[in-house]
Amino acid sequence: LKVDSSKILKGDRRELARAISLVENEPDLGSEIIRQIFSKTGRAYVIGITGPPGTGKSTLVNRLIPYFKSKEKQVGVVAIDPSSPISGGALLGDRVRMLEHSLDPSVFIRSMASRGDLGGLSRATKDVVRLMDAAGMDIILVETVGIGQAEIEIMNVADVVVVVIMPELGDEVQAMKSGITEVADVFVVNKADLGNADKILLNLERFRYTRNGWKQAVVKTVAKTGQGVQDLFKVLEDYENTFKSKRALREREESGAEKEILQYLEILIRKKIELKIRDNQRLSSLASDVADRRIDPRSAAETIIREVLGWN
Ligand SMILES: Nc1nc2c(ncn2[C@@H]2O[C@H](COP(=O)(O)OP(=O)(O)OP(=O)(O)O)[C@@H](O)[C@H]2O)c(=O)[nH]1
Ligand SMILES: [Mg+2]
Repeated sequence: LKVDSSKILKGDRRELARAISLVENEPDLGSEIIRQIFSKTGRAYVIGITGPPGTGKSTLVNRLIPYFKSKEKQVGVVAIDPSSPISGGALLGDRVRMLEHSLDPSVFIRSMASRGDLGGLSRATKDVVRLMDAAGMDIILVETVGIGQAEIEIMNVADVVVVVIMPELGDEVQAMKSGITEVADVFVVNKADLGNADKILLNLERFRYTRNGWKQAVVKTVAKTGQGVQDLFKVLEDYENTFKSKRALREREESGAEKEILQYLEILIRKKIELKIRDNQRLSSLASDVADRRIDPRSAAETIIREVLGWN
């Protein structure tokens, strides 16, 4: 599978799709493409949409798309399919709903499997976003089901994080607050038609905080009918005007880059070592030493590092 990065940069959708597959399935080949397009990325506005299963994230994404299109924006959508059995049932429904815009030439939709590996997921997601960015998508919406760690991971990918909750969650909202409050730039209380939304809204408004000059926004929507979606769109525009253009997101970018470099260091060093010790049987001889209690596991690892990398 060969991918021509110059075609991606010209916005060729087929080449983009192939590159995305490569990034997902062949990390080494994928990295090569990313290397080639990287300097042309960082232009798109990346919007993370997260929140518990079934709160209406996909419905909201569908409703937002026309607003971006009305501003002549090319829209990319990355939907991370949850591998979790809790929400796995909604998978097919998700695809069907996504199809609404799938024949639209100004919208590019891609779903990815999470395979339960969050670190790997955010790495691949970041690269998929970069490919879409390089291919000319102005707006990239990344939908993830936020259960625990996932909603933190989205911060490393998105310029703005939208957390979608719904009235009937009750206790779950309480439970989430601790983790989610820090990641949400925008709170959406969707399914306001189901009642009790105002109470949650008031609660969220009371506890919202200001970070880097941005006061957490709180929006009430009924994604099913489209009510309130324009408000959300305006908040997202507002956020972009406040941050993206002024490059005040730089700090977030840099801390994300730091994490990513460290992740790659871990992967690359581990790979280098694994290759070396597979050849010379060092791993199995040390394993045997550990089994015989001649050396403890950590010291065995340190021995390998010393031998392979020459580090003390
Ligand atoms: N009553 C009501 N139902 C809604 C609203 N928005 C979405 N729904 C319904 O809620 C269900 C879940 O919507 P989705 O958009 O798939 O939710 P999701 O958050 O993407 O779900 P997962 O991706 O599985 O986590 C669907 O049956 C929607 O039709 C709303 O504003 N009001
Ligand atoms: Mg969904």
